[in-house]
Amino acid sequence: GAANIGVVGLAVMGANLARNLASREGNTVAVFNRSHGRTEALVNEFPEAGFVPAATYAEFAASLSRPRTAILMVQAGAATDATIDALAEVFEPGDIIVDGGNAYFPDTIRRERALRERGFNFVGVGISGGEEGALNGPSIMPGGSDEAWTTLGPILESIAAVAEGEPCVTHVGHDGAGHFVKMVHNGIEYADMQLIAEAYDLIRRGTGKSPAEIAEIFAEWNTGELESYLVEITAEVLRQVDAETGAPLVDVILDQAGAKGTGAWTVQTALSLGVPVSGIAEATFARSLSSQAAQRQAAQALPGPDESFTVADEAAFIEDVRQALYASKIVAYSQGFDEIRAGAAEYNWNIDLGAVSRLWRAGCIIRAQFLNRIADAFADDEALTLLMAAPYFADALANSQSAWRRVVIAATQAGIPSPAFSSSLAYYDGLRADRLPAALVQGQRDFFGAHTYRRVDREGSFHTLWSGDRTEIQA
Ligand code: NBP
Repeated sequence: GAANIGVVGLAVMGANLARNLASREGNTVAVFNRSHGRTEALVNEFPEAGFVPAATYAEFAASLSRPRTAILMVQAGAATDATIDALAEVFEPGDIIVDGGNAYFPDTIRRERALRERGFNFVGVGISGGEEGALNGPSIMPGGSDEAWTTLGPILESIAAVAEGEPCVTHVGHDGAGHFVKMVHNGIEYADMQLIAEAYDLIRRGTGKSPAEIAEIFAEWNTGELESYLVEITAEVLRQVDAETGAPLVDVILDQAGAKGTGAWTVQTALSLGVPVSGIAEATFARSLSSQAAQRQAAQALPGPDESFTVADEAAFIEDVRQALYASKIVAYSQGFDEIRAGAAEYNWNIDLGAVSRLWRAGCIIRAQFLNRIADAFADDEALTLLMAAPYFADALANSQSAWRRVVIAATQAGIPSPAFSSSLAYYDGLRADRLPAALVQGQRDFFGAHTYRRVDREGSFHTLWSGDRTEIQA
């Protein structure tokens, strides 16, 4: 075959990725889609790409040089399994099957194992950046074997986004590691979006400013330490006026947030790993709450605070909100990196957290200036236990914690929900507490379930004879 790389699945993501690949020196791209119409449309629309179209899986296999390398961009789930099965029929041992869809990482682990037994290299690759990223340079998080990386690495490096001269792609770890890291990326994205939304809501309800005015505030924030893609597009969305009604678009959009499940996966996985990603969880639940139309209707009659919400010093309040947003954002990333560290330990992945922070600096949805600071923190201390305690972030939190508290107090008194702001602050206070009431919880557990407890002053497990003479025994 003449093509060095193939793409299967030519909906918006696959078509754009195929065009990106074709635009790079040295690539000849074979393309295949289940319904051939999409293949024909792509090849006809972009003759300059020099695509090698295939009408069947067998033709697709014949058009590729060895080891055959094919990137799947089909719907996650059953469609991915069906496509893998079809390719395994026509491919040979040593060939590389890459899943670039949003697969759930346990599926990737399962597929990798099954295909390895048959001699294939299977690589699960997290790709972030949406349609635009797929075309012009996404952030790429590949898992899979070292052997597959030898062939695939240079190809992915050629199409990835570039940050400070480095391609935004790293072989993050074996089997499902890439899809795991992509999952956590999306969880952080949920938190980031919710925090921005809470900041907007507080400013709007606290100052009465219009969405267009608040857009200017976000545009201003985007020139400082909050500089990021999500803050930038927030200004764009808030500026948008609805053509039909003349109202701010944000006021005519139904306030029920959708989700495709990656946030829920991040939280479910964190629960299994015992990692408190409370900011990400609150962001995910905030979307669920917004979509509970019946419950929201039923709650309409419940009272809020008596006094109305007034802000004495608007500029000071807006600056407080900015600082609360920054502090909460530090917590969200700290929690996300904690989950990656825990996942790596659980699944035996050797993940370089600094490399992960670097590959998120461009191409992906959470790209931000801030990621350079995270990269610096891991460069200074590879074995960093807690991102938010790294000197740079500890300083930032010390500077912003008073503002953060004022904002959470104001929101609480005003009856404005700020679950991500307040849960992030509770996490911060929880971790830094000298003593936690977890001691009392242990006492309760021992009382009703004889679950035992440890003591601060000596080794061992202990139980108090609660229903007897209440003496303590060593368990
Ligand atoms: P879709 O997720 O809408 O999937 C459509 C593609 O899957 C079509 O090519 C379709 O073929 C193919 N397909 C289906 Br459905 N069932 C199939 C089967 N049984 N056998 C073979 N092909 C089958 O496309 P998309 O929105 O371009 O997304 C592709 C992947 O990228 C997904 O996993 C998605 O989650 C992920 N994604 C990522 C981002 C991002 O920002 N990274 C954004 C959007 C999507 P057909 O034309 O014959 O129906």
